[in-house]
Order: sequence, then structure tokens, then C-alpha cells
Amino acid sequence: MTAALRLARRLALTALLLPGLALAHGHLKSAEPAPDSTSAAPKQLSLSFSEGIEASMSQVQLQRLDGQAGTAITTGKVISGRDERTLDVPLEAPLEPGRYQVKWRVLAKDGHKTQGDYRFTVQ
Ligand SMILES: [Cu+2]
Repeated sequence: MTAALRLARRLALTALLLPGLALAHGHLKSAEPAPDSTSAAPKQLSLSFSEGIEASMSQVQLQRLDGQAGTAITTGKVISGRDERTLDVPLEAPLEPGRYQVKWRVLAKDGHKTQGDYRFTVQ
């Protein structure tokens, strides 16, 4: 076995033994309103991640999925929530009943960027 192959095997084994390390990025763990939920109109969006997040370097976009589909909803600035893993997004006006999509792009405090999206319904 060549030295390079031995090193590659060792790195692969390390990645297997330390899945937490390999996957340690800012993943969405929960949100309010919750993904795929139906609820009364929220006053704000709250997104909780698996890691500390830089609020000032993160974006959350909200858009309508029905009615005037694709209409972007103007929100307040993304701010830190109850802890460093949570982002809050104040809403400027109550959301009308309908289906919404949240798209998020965040910078974790470890310097990694992640993104994703989810949907919820307002009654
Ligand atoms: Cu990371």
C-alpha cells in the first residue's frame, strides 16, 4: 500500500469515527411556526440551529406560496434570538391566511455556510 493510500484510508476512518465533526454545521433543528405546521398568524419567525449563528451574516426570506404566489414578504432584520443558536425575524404586519415558504442562508460561528427551506401554513 502506498503512503498516499494509507493516508486516504486513515482520513476516511477518522471521518467515520467522528461523524459529529464531519457534520458540525449550522443545521436547522426547529422553527416557529414549525415546518409543515398550520397555526395562527405568528408575530415573528424563530429558527433554531444546531450551532451558534452569526445573525448579521445570515438571511431569512419569506414568500407566499399561494394567492399571489412568489410574493416576497417584507420582514424586519434577522436578529439573535433567545440564544446564539436561534435567529428571530420580526414580521412587520400579521401574515394573511395562506401557505408560506421560508428560505434561510446562515453563517455558523464555525465559519461554515448552510442553507435550506421549509414551509408552513397560516390559518
Ligand atoms: Cu460547520
